[in-house]
Amino acid sequence: MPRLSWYLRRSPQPLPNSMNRRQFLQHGSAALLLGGFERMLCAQSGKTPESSRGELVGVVPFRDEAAVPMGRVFGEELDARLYTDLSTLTPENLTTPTESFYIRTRASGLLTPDDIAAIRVGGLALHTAPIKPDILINSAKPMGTHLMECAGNARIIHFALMSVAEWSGVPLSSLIDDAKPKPEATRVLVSGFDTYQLPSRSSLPGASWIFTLDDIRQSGAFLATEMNGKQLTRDHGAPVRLVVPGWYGCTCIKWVNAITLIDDTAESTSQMQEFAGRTLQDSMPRLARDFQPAVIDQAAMPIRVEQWKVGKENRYRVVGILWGGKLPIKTLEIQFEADGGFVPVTSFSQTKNDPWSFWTHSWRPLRPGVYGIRLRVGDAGVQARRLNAGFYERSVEITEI
Ligand SMILES: Nc1nc2c(c(=O)[nH]1)N[C@H]1C(S)=C(S)[C@@H](COP(=O)(O)O)O[C@H]1N2
Ligand SMILES: [Mo]
Repeated sequence: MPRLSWYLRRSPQPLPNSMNRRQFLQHGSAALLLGGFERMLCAQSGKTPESSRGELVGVVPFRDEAAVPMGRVFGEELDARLYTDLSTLTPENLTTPTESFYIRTRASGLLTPDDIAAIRVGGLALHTAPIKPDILINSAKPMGTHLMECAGNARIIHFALMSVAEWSGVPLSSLIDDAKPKPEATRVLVSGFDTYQLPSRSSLPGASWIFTLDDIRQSGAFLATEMNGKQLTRDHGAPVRLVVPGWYGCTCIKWVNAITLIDDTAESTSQMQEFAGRTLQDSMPRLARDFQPAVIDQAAMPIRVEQWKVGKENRYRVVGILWGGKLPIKTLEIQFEADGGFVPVTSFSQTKNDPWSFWTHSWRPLRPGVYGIRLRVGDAGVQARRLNAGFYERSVEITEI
C-alpha cells in the first residue's frame, strides 16, 4: 500500500500516539479529529475547508526533534520525565488524562508520609497552626481547567512538557488570610519536600518559590488536592501541590510542606535562581522582590501537519494550539519560511488564554523543501517574548506538492 509506506518512510517515530497510519485510521482517531475540526471550523468561519472533502494521507513528522519516549514515565526522582503527546489533541479533548499529564520530577525515594503529614505555617503571621492535608482534601472545590507548562519545555522533546487538567483544591489566599499576616508581611514562600536519594544530572534539589500576596490573589493560585476528579497521584505532588494559573510549572510546588509569610527583604530561593533564565528574568536577582512574575506569555505552535489528497491534488493542513498571555488575541499569523512573509491563520479563535485553544491553517507549499513554521501575534502591544524569539518554531520537509 503505497500511502502507508510513504507515511512510515517519513516518520522517525510512529505518529500519532505510537500508532502507524493504518492503526490511526482504524482506530477512528482520524475520523474523530476530522469530525472535530469540521465542527470547529464551521462554527468559526461558516465554511468547510476543501481539505476535509479529501482523504487524509498522513502526518508529516517534524524535523530535528528527538525520538524520545512519549506518554510513559521514565527515569528516577529529579531526572524522571513523562512527555505528553500533543500531536493528537482535539478541540473535544482539551484536558490531558492524568496518566498522560507531563511529569518533570517523580516523588523522591526518601519521601515518607511523615514528611507531608502537615503543612507548617510560619513567618510573619499571628496564627501559625499547621494545616492537615485532610482538611484541604475535605474542603476542596473545583478550581477550573488550567494549563501547566515547564519553563524548560523545548523543541527537541516535541514541546511535550505541557498539559492541561481540571483541578480541585483550596485558594491559597484564603489560607493566607487564615494565618493572619502581620502588617509587614508582603510575600509568601511556598516550599515542598525536595530531598532525593540520587544525584541529578540536570536539576538542583530544593523546591520553593516566593510570590507577592497580590500575585497569589490575582493569579487565583490554589493548593490542589485533586486533578481530573481524582486525588493527586504521588508523582504529581500528593497530597497537596500548588497550582498557579498562567505561571510556569516551576512555581507549582509539589509535596507542599510549608507556607511562610515574609517581607520585601527576602532572598530569592535556589529554585528561583535555577529557573531565572527560563522564566525570562533579566539577570539573576538576589532578592525575591527583583524577580518578575514567572508568567507564560502569549505563545502558539503547530502540533501536527496533515497531508490530504483532494482528487489528485495534495493539500496540507497545519493544526496548532495557542496559550498563555493575558487577553485573548484577535490576529494570529503564520509564516512558512522560504515561502515568504506572514499570513493570517485561516481558522482560529482564542476566547480564553488558559487553557489552550486550537487553530488550523490550510497550506499549499509552493515547492518541495524544508519549511520552518513560525507564528506571531498580529495585535499590537502583546507580550510574546518566547514566541517572538523563535522558541516555538518547528520544521517539516515537504516532498509532494
Ligand atoms: N517539590 C517539587 N516541586 C516541583 C518540582 C520539583 O522538582 N520538586 N518541579 C517543578 C517543575 S520545574 C515543574 S514544571 C512542575 C511539574 O509538575 P508535574 O510533574 O506534576 O507536571 O512541578 C514543579 N514542582
Ligand atoms: Mo519545570
